[in-house]
Amino acid sequence: MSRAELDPELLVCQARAGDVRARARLFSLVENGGLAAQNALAELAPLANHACVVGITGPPGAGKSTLLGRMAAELRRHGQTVAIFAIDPSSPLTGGAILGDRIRMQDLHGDPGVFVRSISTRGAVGGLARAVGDLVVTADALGYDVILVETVGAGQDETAIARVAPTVVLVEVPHLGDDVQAIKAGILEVTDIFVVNKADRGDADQAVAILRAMLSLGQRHDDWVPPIVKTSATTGDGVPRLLDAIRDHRAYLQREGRLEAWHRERARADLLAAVRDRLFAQAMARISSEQLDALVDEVASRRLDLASAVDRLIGEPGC
Ligand SMILES: Nc1nc2c(ncn2[C@@H]2O[C@H](COP(=O)(O)OP(=O)(O)O)[C@@H](O)[C@H]2O)c(=O)[nH]1
Ligand SMILES: [Mg+2]
Repeated sequence: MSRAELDPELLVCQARAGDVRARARLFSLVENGGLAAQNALAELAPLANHACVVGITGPPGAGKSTLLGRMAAELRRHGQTVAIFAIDPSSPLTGGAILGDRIRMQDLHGDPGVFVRSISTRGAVGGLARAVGDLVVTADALGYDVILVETVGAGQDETAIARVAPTVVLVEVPHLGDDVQAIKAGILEVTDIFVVNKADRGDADQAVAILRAMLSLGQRHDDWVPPIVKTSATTGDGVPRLLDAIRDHRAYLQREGRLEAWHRERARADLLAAVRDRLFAQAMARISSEQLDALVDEVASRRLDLASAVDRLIGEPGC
């Protein structure tokens, strides 16, 4: 372990000064979690909350990664720096190339103004949003102007992306057909911008019409009218319009005080989740696996009720 890793303050300093290797190390340290990550985040958190954070979701193969590469290239042309995190389901079923390949294809690799990292979801379904949230805070604190987070909208909790990004983009493709059934109400409600990608392949207008009809049935919790943007990620068509839509949505959130409210809501949820985690860890640290097994036996055989078993684990309320 290098001195910088033992001294997160130094690592944060180097990373903020633009040291590309320090940045990569810092992201890894935060991704790995634990005490070192906590120390680094304590340094980073006060520097964050400036970046434009966007979640991109949709079915595997819709062209999300290709689109992200295009968006990053366009943002770079306008002098903006970009961090991209792709939550990689590590499944051979997705068929898409890994994000890094797509980005490399677009000549962004090696540009210090773009940071790209794939995050494996293996064994991390529950804590995923938090791990990604920490990476987003890190990128934000390091001064990246735009942070793009790609998730596959086929997971157990499709709407988790809305807990990471205040602006959510759903990418679909023409010929929705039966796939329409797969677009669940939950994801429709949290989507702020719809994209019909692969517009070069034909009938994108039909998909737009179907999405519009679905949208008219849904109930939003705000008065934002989600635009539907046609893109071709392979040619770049429609990408500037998509970026305009993202800017419009962010301006709407800011104007209405909703961005602040979103951050407060996130802070509350994160705080409560962290308290739960820590109390759980404390309770588990106080009991051996044999003791836990014995307690489980008692509950299973109904010799002990659940609440009394919990009392034994963490003490009675008020004690
Ligand atoms: N024709 C066409 N193909 C595209 C477009 N966008 C992506 N693709 C292709 O679709 C496949 C899946 O793309 P990828 O970006 O990996 O999709 P992801 O799984 O949603 O990230 C790749 O072969 C891309 O080259 C597009 O706009 N038009
Ligand atoms: Mg992808």
